[in-house]
Amino acid sequence: MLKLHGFSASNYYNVPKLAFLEKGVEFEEVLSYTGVGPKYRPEYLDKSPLGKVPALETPEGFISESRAILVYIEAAYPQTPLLPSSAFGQAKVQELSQFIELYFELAARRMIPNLLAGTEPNPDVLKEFGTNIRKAASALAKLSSFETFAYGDTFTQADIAAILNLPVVRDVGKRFLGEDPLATVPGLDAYCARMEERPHVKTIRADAQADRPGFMAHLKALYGI
Ligand SMILES: N[C@@H](CCC(=O)N[C@@H](CS)C(=O)NCC(=O)O)C(=O)O
Repeated sequence: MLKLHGFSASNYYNVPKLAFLEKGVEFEEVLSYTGVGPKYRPEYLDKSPLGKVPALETPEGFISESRAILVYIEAAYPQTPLLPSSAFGQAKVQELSQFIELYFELAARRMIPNLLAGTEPNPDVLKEFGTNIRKAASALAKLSSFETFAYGDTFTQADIAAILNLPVVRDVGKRFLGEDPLATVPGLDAYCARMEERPHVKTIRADAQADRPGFMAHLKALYGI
């Protein structure tokens, strides 16, 4: 059986995990926290070259990078497709997913150590975050109207990107900018509420919550956070 290495408090780990759940593909979860290298489990670098999660163990070998893992899952298990059938639709789903990852998730990620440690970010980093996130937020409506799904009329990889990342960005914005940077994106509130009602999204949230103490204990042991 396919083995997914990582931990449920990680939004990137949850990308392939939600894809497996939505497609009804069986997989095994192998708990593995990050922070590898000389300090912690150097052998994990053979599974994921930068020691990041997730990593998928297949009969042919390991795949790292959540986007590449999604490519594998979709090709190997075409049932319940998470991509539209047209070439244009597939590209638009990738466009939206990549937009969310690059301009929202990676921007907010710079603030995650502060969020976890309860510290204040560097003011220059915070200013840059505010500028970038507001720019991306005002452009988001060009890629999705968030009617029913993020793209098209079925659940796709774009919904995985949206529901696993945008709520975190909103939380980071509220905490450090004192505002929800996505508050004015048309349709987004209702969309997020609909997605949170999906049974597999509920599983992802519950598992993330359950993993939180383990993840925090790991961070404390490794980094003293
Ligand atoms: N581009 C990677 C990002 C994965 C990633 O950053 N995962 C985080 C956990 S959410 C991680 O492993 N961080 C540890 C590190 O960067 O050393 C992907 O899409 O899989």
